[in-house]
Amino acid sequence: MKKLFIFAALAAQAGAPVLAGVSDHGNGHGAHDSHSEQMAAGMPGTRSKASRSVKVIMKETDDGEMIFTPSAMQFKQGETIRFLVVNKGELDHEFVLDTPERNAMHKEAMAGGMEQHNTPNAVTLAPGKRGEIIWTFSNSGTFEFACLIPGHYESGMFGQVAVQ
Ligand SMILES: [Cu+2]
Repeated sequence: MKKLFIFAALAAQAGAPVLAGVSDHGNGHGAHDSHSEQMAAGMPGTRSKASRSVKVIMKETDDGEMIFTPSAMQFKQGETIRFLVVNKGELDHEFVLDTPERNAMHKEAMAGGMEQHNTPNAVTLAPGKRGEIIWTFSNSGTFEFACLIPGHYESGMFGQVAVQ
């Protein structure tokens, strides 16, 4: 509860919509109330409505960087995407989809000791694991995917999502 509260408080500070009721179904399963989970970057989607899948690889490189492949994405407003996220690295990584502003706040919270969260816009994976996020890009704008584990963003783990 504590980490959810901190995240919600940070979101409220920025004037962004708070993920009301996220603790009721934070594991990503079960029915979603799309109204309560609407975020600037969009909202959780339904798999049957996904128009395509995008595979996302997370890993460290030999020269000390940490990367996402692809490094940027482009979608059309209204599209539902099934992200298949694979951790091919040797460290834990996460894929968080949000606005750059909210990711920056969330990164600070994690640097201050907040643990990885479990919300519909994020998936945290141990080495060798895979996961998925179904997301509907209901708003146009420039968003961001990032790994907010301390030090990872600075090592290159972020990319732009343009929704037109
Ligand atoms: Cu990472």
